[in-house]
Amino acid sequence: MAGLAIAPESIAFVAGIGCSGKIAGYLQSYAFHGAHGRALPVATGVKLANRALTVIAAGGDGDGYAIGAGHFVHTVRRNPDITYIVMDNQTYGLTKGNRRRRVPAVT
Ligand SMILES: Cc1ncc(C[n+]2csc(CCOP(=O)(O)OP(=O)(O)O)c2C)c(N)n1
Repeated sequence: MAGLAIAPESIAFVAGIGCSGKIAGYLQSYAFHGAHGRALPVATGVKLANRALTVIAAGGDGDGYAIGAGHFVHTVRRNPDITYIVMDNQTYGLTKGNRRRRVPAVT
């Protein structure tokens, strides 16, 4: 954004749930950390409400292509002027999974 000279106050960044969704908290722009798989409908709404904003949605592949798959295809069909970043970290994360870890027995 700095390289493109887009001011932080003209950016609305919408993220889904997951490790990659936390990116919204690391930015200095407006940001919204919404529900799992729902970044795109929120981003579409933000853009409709204020077309002057640069609207960016981001999330994991699970957020976008699994639980959010329905919203993904409908957003493609509507083709709003937003940018969508999908980060594939090779895991369906934040499911708190290390199933091999044993809980120590209480004696
Ligand atoms: C409605 C709902 N269902 C399930 C979850 C649990 N959940 C949190 S993150 C996540 C998967 C995220 O995977 P991905 O989008 O690939 O993101 P990553 O964490 O790998 O970056 C799931 C299933 C949730 N938060 N909300």
